[in-house]
Amino acid sequence: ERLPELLQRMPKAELHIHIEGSLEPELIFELARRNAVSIPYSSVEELRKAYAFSNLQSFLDIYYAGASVLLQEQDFYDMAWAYLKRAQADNVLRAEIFFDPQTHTARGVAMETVVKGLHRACQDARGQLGVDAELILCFLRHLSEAEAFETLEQALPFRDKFIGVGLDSSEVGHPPEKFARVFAKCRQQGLHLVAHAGEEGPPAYVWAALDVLKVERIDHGVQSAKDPALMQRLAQQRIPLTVCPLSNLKLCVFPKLADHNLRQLLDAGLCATVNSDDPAYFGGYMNQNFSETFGALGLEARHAWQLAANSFEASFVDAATRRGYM
Ligand code: ES4
Ligand code: ZN
Repeated sequence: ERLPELLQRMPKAELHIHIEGSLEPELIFELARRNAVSIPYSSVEELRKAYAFSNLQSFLDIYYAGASVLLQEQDFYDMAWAYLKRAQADNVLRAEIFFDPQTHTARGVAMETVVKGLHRACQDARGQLGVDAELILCFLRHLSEAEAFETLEQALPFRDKFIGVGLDSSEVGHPPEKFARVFAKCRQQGLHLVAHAGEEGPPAYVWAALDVLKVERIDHGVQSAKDPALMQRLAQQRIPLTVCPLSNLKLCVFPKLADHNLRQLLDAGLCATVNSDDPAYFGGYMNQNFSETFGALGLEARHAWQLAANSFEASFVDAATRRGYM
């Protein structure tokens, strides 16, 4: 069997996907028309041309603008359903999906509208697509601790519709410590905990995510390679890193895909996984991330099996279900 076929057909879990980052330009325009929202681009082509980023912030500005067309529960459903169909095509059996409620509540959209639309798509995916999908609520780290607490209060009536919380948006200048008390409260609620750390930020942010927020996984974490003691900790405790190679390329975290450190992370014994992050903006869903990264780094079939096994090991599925997937 050739490597491309193996990468396509192997069952996998996706653990790092922002649902707002799956909004394709075509759907942005359709929703803009449906909701009579004006956007500062005149065509799908013009919008796509704006997808040239120099760092995380240059991307986030366009990403939040794109999300402004989402208003009704059905809009959130349609966005998530489109992603879940793409995930199925890439043999994703399990998806743990980030959403950013503050991007929507700040525009007057109710938490209930966001959560119910996304959750209904996840439920339909289980029955109609065979994709097991769950939601993870992310706090925007460029906003305040008080705003994160307020968001958590708004979400707790829907506690049964998400399995965990995360931390995303502008990393540098917003260290994990800022959200220590919010995460402590989420922990008391029995929520799973993850955080973006070491995407652009230093290894110290990864240490703080582990020791202060007490997260179970690190999203990105690629800057950990700069700190040998941290690498040893991640390997020994099998703390997963949800790595997003095409995202790192598009946001200039690595100058070329061939310079990506995924092979180094795997060789060091870390539980690294491959994920798409914001596939509509970064040029590819799961299989694109796998195939381009394997090509650039010269990875082989044994790496494919390792990454697939890591993705289920790192997922929050219960042990019995996990055995079924692997
Ligand atoms: C994100 Cl690539 C990335 N990093 C941090 N926050 C994000 N939100 C959506 N995509
Ligand atoms: Zn991300």
